[in-house]
This record gives sequence, C-alpha cells and structure tokens, in this order.
Amino acid sequence: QHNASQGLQQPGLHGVYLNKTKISDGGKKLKKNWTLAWVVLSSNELHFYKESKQEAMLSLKPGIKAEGVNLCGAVVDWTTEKSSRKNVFQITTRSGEELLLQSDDYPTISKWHDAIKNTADRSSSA
Ligand code: I3S
Repeated sequence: QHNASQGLQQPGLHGVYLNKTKISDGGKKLKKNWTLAWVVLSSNELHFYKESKQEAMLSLKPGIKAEGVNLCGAVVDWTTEKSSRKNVFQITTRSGEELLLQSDDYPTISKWHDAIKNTADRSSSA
C-alpha cells in the first residue's frame, strides 16, 4: 500500500502548501479569501486541493477532479501591489482568471514561482 508521501514523490505529483486567493474571474473582481491549499503542478496545469495531500492522492482516482487552472498562455509574475503580504506572485490565465499565491518562506515560493512560470512559458510557446 502506498502512503501519500511515497505517491507524491512520483514525477508530476510533487506538491506544496501555499496560501492562495482568486482575485478576478474573467474580468469580474472577486473578494479576496486567502486559504491554504495543497498545490500540485502537472504537465501544464496547476491543481489545488483544499484539504490535504491525502485529498490529492484520493483525487487521482478516476472521476474525481481537483480544482485547477490551465497554465497554457498564462502570465506569471511577482507582485507587491495586489497584497500587503510578502512573497506574492500572480497568475493570470488565458481565460482571465487572476490568482495570487503566497508563502512566508521565500525559498519555497521562489522555487514554485520559477517552476510555474517555466511551465506557463513552455506550454504557451508549444
Ligand atoms: O486587497 P484587500 O481587499 O485589502 O485584501 C484584504 C482583504 O481581503 C481582507 O479581508 P476583509 O474583507 O475581511 O478585510 C483580508 O483579510 C486581507 O488578507 C486582504 O489583504 P492582503 O493584503 O492580506 O492580501
């Protein structure tokens, strides 16, 4: 039997806990609501799990889908204007969703910013 930490070491299943809020949905401004999410980067999508790594593992079962965004054509950039929190970057998807991701731990957020930005850039030019 596989436990969550073994599963998450498989390629494509790496994840991290980050603070997340959606600020806009296709041009419609939303009220901020920061929540802790388990964030998983797959080939060209970012998946969010509200509860835990365990939920992420359960979601690998067919028929259960995570909340997520397609990174194809997305713009990923650091922002100091959209939040008073430190270490915040914004993802703007092609469909006009705007998300903020944040962690107090700079090495963590920096690594995930780079990975997500690289994925967006790579999938946009494909
Ligand atoms: O951009 P805002 O509106 O200043 O964002 C803050 C609010 O969403 C606030 O909620 P209230 O509606 O209860 O005021 C949140 O608690 C704050 O975290 C938001 O600002 P930060 O700077 O933390 O993103």
